[in-house]
Amino acid sequence: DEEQELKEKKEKLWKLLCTYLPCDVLSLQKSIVQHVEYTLARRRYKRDKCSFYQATAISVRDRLIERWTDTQQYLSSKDSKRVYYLSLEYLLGRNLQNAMSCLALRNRYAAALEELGYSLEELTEEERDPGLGSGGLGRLASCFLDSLATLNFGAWGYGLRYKFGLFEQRLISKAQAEFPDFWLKEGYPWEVERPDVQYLVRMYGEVEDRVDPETGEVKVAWKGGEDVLAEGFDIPVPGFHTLNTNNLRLWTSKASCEFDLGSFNDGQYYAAIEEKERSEPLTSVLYPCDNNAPGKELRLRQQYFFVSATLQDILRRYKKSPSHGLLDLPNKVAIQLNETHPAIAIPELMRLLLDDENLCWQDAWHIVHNTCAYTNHTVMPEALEIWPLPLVEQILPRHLRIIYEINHQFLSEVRRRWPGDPQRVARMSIIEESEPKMVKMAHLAIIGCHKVNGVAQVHTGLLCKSLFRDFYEMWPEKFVNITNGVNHRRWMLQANPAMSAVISKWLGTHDWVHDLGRLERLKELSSNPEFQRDWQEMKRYNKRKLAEFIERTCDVDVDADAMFDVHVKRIHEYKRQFMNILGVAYRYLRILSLLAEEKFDELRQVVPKVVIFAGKAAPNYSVAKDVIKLIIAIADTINSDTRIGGLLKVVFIPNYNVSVAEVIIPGSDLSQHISTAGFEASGTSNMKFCMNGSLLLGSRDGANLEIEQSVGRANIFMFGANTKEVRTLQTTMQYRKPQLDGRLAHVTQEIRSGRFGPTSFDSLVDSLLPENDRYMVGHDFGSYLEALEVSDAAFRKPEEWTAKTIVSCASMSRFSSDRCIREYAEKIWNVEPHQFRPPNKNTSSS
Ligand code: IMP
Ligand code: B1N
Repeated sequence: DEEQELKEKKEKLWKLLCTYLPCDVLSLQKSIVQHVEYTLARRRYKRDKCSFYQATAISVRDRLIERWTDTQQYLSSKDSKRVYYLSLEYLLGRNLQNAMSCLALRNRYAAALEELGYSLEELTEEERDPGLGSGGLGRLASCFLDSLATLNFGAWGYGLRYKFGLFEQRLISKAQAEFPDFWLKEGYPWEVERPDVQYLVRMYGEVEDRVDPETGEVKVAWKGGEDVLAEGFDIPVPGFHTLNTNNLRLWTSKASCEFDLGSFNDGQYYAAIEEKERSEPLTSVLYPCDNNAPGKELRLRQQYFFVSATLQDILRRYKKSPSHGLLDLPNKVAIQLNETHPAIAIPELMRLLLDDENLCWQDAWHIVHNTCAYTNHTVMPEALEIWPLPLVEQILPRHLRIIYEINHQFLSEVRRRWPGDPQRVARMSIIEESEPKMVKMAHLAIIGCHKVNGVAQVHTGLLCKSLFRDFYEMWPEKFVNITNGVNHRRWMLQANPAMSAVISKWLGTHDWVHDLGRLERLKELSSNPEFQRDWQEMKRYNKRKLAEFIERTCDVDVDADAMFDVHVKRIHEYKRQFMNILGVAYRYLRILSLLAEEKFDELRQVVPKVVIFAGKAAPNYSVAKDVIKLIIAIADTINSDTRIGGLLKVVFIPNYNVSVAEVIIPGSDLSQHISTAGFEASGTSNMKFCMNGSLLLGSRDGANLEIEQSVGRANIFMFGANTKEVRTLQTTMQYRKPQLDGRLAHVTQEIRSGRFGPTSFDSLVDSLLPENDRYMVGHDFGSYLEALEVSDAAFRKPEEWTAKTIVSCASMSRFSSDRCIREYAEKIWNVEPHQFRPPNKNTSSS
């Protein structure tokens, strides 16, 4: 009939119009130029890099969006279980090259741009890093998104779209200065605003018990308070050489528009609008503390805002499918909590199921418990999130009630298992009975989740043996280890094209890009002189690029033949940049004394070195900022001392971020990961350095220990106390007061005496006294210097060194985030990959 005919006609037209975009060079050029002219409204003959970068990015994004939509449709049709990764932080890094490589269009875009008068490399530099994270935790989340997409898991990331990312660091007057990072200044071409995806999030107000007059049941109502509107922005997350394209949805806060109609009638129209507009911009700023809990009210509100919008979105999507009953949620949805930052998800999901969906407590608890899992990333006491109970009560009165009930039921269980053990009950309670009372988010997360994982073997061991020991005794099967991994496609293929070319040339294939295990075959070539020559040339090329970068950013001229010894990460006492710079000062003083005593034979043995530091200190972390000052003071003294010639240079590269890391890591010979044992949960740059042919100088901490197992003891320089020894030392040092290492005493004397500028750095130096030395710098200093000597000796034998770097690179397959994600899928999420095949669409290339 007529209606049917019309329908068929419409469908035909729809099919005809819905073609995959053409990807030949001319079509890519057309699309770029059209975006310059129509999307950006710039004139075609106005040739500027910024608009060409943006137009290129949008052209790539178009091609991602079509796959993205099809992937989502496919996953819905398969009704496959979805993974949701909840993280307050992502450090995405630049996207242009990554997206092009994923689409397998990098060469074609490069050719297309070349003819238009731009190189892909120069346009790449136009992209600003979205700094929506503070360090390893956020970057890990980004590596996970990449691997999830590449391995064909239907997985979405959720996060916050901070208006200001991690601050920009500049060095002014020999110290760190912070500047706001307004990363959206030129717009962000990779995101799609979703005005159709909005949720209201309530805070404050009060709870009221209401008795249902019919059933007599008591229901809790949450009334009053303020609503904030959450709006979604989507960033497509492509997989590498697969059509599967996932999504990262970031929330931004907006004033809710449902304002009080009463005010209109009072003639208060403008006042009402002003009031709404003043409502605090919740998602303005990222708290920049790595391994630290800011404890600020705004932070708790951000966390809740994030969690509430995310869970509403997940439930809405889940309920779209008519066959989905809520009790089935754990079979269709896995929610991973990245640290406790989103742990308020536990009571929020309970609230949604109890109050909005009218489920009973047992059913709701069953769902929450089997859907959520928690990853712990730190055992640092100052990073454990505990919130003052009165604050939680004020902002989230309904949630506090739910937390009480969770705690009540849990503690009854503890009492049943361990009758007559009130201390255990007190230790395990979610509520700490202090003044004021505090809510322990880690306890809430452990109790509310079916799995808890640490991020390296030694770290998980510490969780089970000390930090969460009581919980481990209660539920040993709940705890699992999943050692971190990194996305080797970004950190090798993209960051180090020179090395990738050498590897592929010698293996005769690119297959290692899909499976890092294939690199093992390089080991038997590690002593082949021709391979070694290629490898050394590649390293030298990367070092020259890094040297140029140092010249540009630090105005220091360095020799690419010297050993590049690198220490780049957030500045933190436990990461011991302080110990490193003390070692540098020692090396400098030693060179000077060799010169003074005219010991030329020994001087010839000194390995010329460039010591490279980079990293941000939290703006309110004065010790960390002092460490930066000390590094700069010592660097200035050494770099301007003409006596030592090219034997030693020290630089501090400002504003460390993902794209700076992509320059530094490939250009490094030695990298330092020297945290006090027991403090660095895993570390992930250690893996990246090894993958890039740099040897580790590491403490017995985090993933260093597992890297040692993989690369072999001969190919890594380990030193210092292990976790057990640190624990014993912490208790004995107070009264044993060991003597300071003579070399350390000498260095500190020189610092105090003003050898490195007018500042005496008293408080830093005092922190070395045994009673203050929480991070064992004094204890480890001697073995640290010995490890440095061993690495110097190794560097003096270029063939052996090269072989070590090849073997260490070839041994890294375990540290790919692909392996890591497969473990999460199997041990925690119970999900299978679903490779989506292209639907029946035209792929015309006209
Ligand atoms: P939502 O947040 O679940 O609404 O999904 C976000 C986007 O994914 C949508 O705008 C669609 O492009 C796509 N999508 C999600 N679910 C479906 C579906 O069931 N069919 C088709 N597309 C979907
Ligand atoms: O997470 C990384 C690990 O590799 C690092 O060892 C670990 O230090 C890092 C509060 C954190 N743990 N905790 C944080 C970040 C921000 C914040 O506000 C804590 N970051 C880590 C990935 O597992």
